[in-house]
Amino acid sequence: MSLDLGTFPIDLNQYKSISLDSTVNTLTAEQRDALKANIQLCRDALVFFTATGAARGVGGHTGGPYDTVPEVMILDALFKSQPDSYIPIFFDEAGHRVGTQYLMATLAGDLPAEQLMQYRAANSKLPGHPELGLTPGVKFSSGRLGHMWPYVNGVALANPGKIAFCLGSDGSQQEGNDAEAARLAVAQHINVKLIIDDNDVTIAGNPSKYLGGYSVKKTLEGHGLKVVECDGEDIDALYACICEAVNTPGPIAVIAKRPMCPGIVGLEGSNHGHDVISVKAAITYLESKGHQSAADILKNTVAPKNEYQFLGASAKWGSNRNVFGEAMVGVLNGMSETERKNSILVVDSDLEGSCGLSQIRTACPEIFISGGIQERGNLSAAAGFGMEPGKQGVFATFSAFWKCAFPKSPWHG
Ligand SMILES: Cc1ncc(C[n+]2csc(CCOP(=O)(O)OP(=O)(O)O)c2C)c(N)n1
Repeated sequence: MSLDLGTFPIDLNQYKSISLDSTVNTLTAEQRDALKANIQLCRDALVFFTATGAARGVGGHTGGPYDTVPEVMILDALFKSQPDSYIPIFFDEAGHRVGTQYLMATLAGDLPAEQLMQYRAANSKLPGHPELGLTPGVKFSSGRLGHMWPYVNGVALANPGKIAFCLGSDGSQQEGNDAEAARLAVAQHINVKLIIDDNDVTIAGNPSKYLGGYSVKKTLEGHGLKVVECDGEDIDALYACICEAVNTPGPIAVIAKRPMCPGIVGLEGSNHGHDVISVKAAITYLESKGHQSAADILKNTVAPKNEYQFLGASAKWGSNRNVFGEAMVGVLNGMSETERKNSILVVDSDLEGSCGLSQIRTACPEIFISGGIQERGNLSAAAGFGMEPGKQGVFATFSAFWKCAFPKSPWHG
């Protein structure tokens, strides 16, 4: 099948069809070369079309989908080689990595390549997280970290004799829901295979720094899960681990260790790679890979300007979250450090920059905890701190994730 690329500047018709048999856990030179070519092609395409989001001012995510390309390429080859053995869906716990879904839908012929250049544009049907029923070729919805593995457990139970894969991340694995999913998978011997991108990066920083003691491997092993670990950038090692997962009955996790954004100058290993790549970095990357016309499209894209004149408002723009953070800091500055420590605790769930909590961390680090991506536990810790009169816990997250904190609350269904 030849894809109609329209004006998409990277030749996705170069994508190679690869046959892989999971009973053979080594790659021939030809298979390895083809996989590496597909990985490069898809990483380049992801950098380009996510960067169009940066250029148009709508943001997005580059690093997550870029990182997981090697395992997605291997899975695609397995799905196509033995279609009856697998549920051929790239279920992903980390919905922000939606670029993967759009790219694979395009390669499957479900989505025109040109449309990728509208990634995250209003009404483009390419939102920042996968929406089942909205985008052609997208096969599930995802967005709340830690909600996919439990769901995939059910998918696997509904399809006896088939193997279900779930792409995971060191961020989503912090969620309590995944602990519940792990216990169910082990107890019911569910045929689910996790492939976890362990890049030690989330939005606010590095789990190894803010969540000392957290280990994806030890956590999963503690639930009784078999875990194999490899360098995710070593294609032979990754393939061998995925074959082991396929050939091991029941649940198993493959942990793919890699730095965030391997090979992208300026972003490798950095938590800035979590968000969308900057236009400048994308141009440098694409030019270094010989994709001059893709780089030129980015150079010539102009972000739309808001031409409205707002009456009755000053020229200064603000946001509720930042006003909240600044107001909190104003109150906290009126207290002594000892007073603050005795009476206030602020617990963040990896969204400090998006909830106004980073202002508090900067001004008063002594009362701030980076609690990891685990809203339920963090909210309760803040509540417990405020149990006695005179003490106040502070917790903030997006409203969509309050549901994680109160999964059965009367207010949230
Ligand atoms: C339940 C929930 N809490 C918080 C978020 C906000 N959020 C989106 S991505 C992210 C960090 C994800 O880290 P990881 O999954 O490891 O992805 P990577 O940084 O490797 O792309 C967070 C906290 C979310 N999507 N869902």
